[in-house]
Amino acid sequence: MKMFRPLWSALILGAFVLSAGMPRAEADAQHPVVGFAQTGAESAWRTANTDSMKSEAARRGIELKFSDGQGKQENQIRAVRSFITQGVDAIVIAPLVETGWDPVLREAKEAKIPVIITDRTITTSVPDAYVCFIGSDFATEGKLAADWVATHSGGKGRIVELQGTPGSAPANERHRAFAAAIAPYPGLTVIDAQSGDFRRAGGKEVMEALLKKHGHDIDIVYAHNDDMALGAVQAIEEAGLKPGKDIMIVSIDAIREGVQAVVDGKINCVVECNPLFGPAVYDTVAKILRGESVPAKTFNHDGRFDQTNAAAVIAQRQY
Ligand code: GZL
Repeated sequence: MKMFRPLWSALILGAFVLSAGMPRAEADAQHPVVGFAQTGAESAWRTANTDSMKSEAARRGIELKFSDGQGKQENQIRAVRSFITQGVDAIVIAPLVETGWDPVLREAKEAKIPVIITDRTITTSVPDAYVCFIGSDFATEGKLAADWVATHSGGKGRIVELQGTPGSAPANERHRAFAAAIAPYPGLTVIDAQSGDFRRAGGKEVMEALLKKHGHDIDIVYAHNDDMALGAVQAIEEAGLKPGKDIMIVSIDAIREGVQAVVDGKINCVVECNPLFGPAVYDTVAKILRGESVPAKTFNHDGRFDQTNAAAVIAQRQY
């Protein structure tokens, strides 16, 4: 037995440490408990984003506590407070609007729970309020849409803008970047803009109102997302006009139905805004929980589709 003494003592010591209770078990970086506060279910893009977060969590064996904000920031804030109380390992927020997050981010910071902001950016005065942002670059999207319009309109046209949720980063940045990119073309003017709240019904209602107000003086529709653009297509057809021909339509998201509308000639161009970042989010959570550094901002790669390339990609569209 003599020769086994070191081994036995090591085993006994090990058993003692375990039985005495390890310090609060470090979160299992590969299988954390994650709280996700989603904006709501306003669009096909959002559905795809939720599916990506849920299906990837299930595939990795991650416990995902999911909250549907139903389009209200107060619901999201309530969900984050609940995640803090439950002591999740990480919190992910897709913030409905840019502001109003300081108090709850301060509480998460005090609870030492890392926060990742996905999809939409926020402004906050809380230092180090969140670890990083993962999503798309809305300013680039707005510029890509504007550049396509400028090129294919000969720099002339009366534009109506179907805007996203007021106060949201995508609505703010897609508006600002589009306006800046058409500024060098005095022949391109935005004659009217209204919010359809990123919803298909909203896009239809707004387009009906704009057609009533401006009649045939509308040359171009710039929609902040495909759902509103598809609603506008319906309104234009019901007004007896040909979408994509009588009125040029440019939109953002590149959901499958939006790309199909490009193939069908009803929408002229869609700029991609990829929602499938569940894998990137959970890879980032794992790195954070392992104490590794992560980039402050990670932008998805976004393409642009029109009649020259939409048919070639439609079969591969994943959302
Ligand atoms: C963009 C996302 C926007 C989409 C809309 O990242 O926040 O919200 O463009 C969605 O379709 O409703």
